[in-house]
Amino acid sequence: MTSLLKDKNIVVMGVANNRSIAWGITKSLYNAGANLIFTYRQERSKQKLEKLLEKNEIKPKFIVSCDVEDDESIEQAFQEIGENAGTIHGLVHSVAFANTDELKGDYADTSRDGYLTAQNISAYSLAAVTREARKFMTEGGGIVTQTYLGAERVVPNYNVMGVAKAALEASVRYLAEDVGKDGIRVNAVSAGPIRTLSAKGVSGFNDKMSVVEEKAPLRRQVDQDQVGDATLFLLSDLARGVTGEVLHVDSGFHIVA
Ligand code: NDP
Ligand code: KAL
Repeated sequence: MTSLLKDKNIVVMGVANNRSIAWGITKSLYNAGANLIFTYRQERSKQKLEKLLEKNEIKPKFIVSCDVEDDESIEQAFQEIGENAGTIHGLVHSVAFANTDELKGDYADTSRDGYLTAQNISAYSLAAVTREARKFMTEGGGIVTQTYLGAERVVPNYNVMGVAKAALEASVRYLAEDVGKDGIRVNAVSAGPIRTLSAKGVSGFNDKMSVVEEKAPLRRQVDQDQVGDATLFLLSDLARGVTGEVLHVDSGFHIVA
């Protein structure tokens, strides 16, 4: 337990189940004293989240529905969060989506619709939620999103999601400039492969996991708790000089040729 985020109101988007990266983040933030507000899309995710919170004796400040494909849903969610919490000090964006049939084969075969869906949910959404959250971040604070190496390099099968993550990482920099004047920092964690609901069933995932164990300087896989602690650091005052940054939490995999 630390008090790095004592009395801070932090919004967490993207818990689907106990394997979610956002759940690892939740545990780190809770142990640092944060008051937590959650958003979900699917009713099933809400139910899983409620059970997890109960089991771990975490009392949420607020849980609200938010579909990041829908501007009205985002506006309404943050309006309710603002009314309920007053000030927001932090936001965790842990949301991405692409159609499974676009996550294999040639990137050149990506459909226009598939491209727009991936960009819409996985990249544009960060700008949209930053815009709404900012209204209530009157004391400054931090925003952290989740990205992957496929934004920087060609990773087979990641395809349209790699292009969306490249847009997400560029958005981190542009948004950092926008909101820096309000004392708000925007950063990303670039995690190594972690077995989650999203990762399940997409081809090539297992190979990516094993190559980290073989080749990464630390010779071990990454887990949700490591991403949670790095996200905690970026949200906390320890990172008060850090913005527009992409922090790799990948056992050092990205430095190896
Ligand atoms: P999860 O499947 O656990 O989480 C994905 C989340 O995205 C779900 O909670 C889902 O909500 C949410 N989501 C999808 N579409 C929408 C939408 N339109 N509106 C609101 N929420 C939506 O997977 P992860 O924890 O793996 O993914 C979290 C983040 O981490 C993603 O950005 C992913 O790209 C990134 N990442 C993951 C890595 C990995 O190896 N797992 C590696 C590097 C980055 P719901 O189920 O309710 O629809
Ligand atoms: C090279 C890697 C192997 C996998 C390739 C692509 C992974 C893309 C991630 C993307 C978020 C997956 C999906 O959108 C899955 C979706 O089409 C189907 N799943 C769902 O709808 C479930 C039920 C919900 C909860 O999922 C979502 N997202 O809403 C990349 C690996 C090594 C690293 C990963 C997995 C990176 C990443 O970004 O997740």
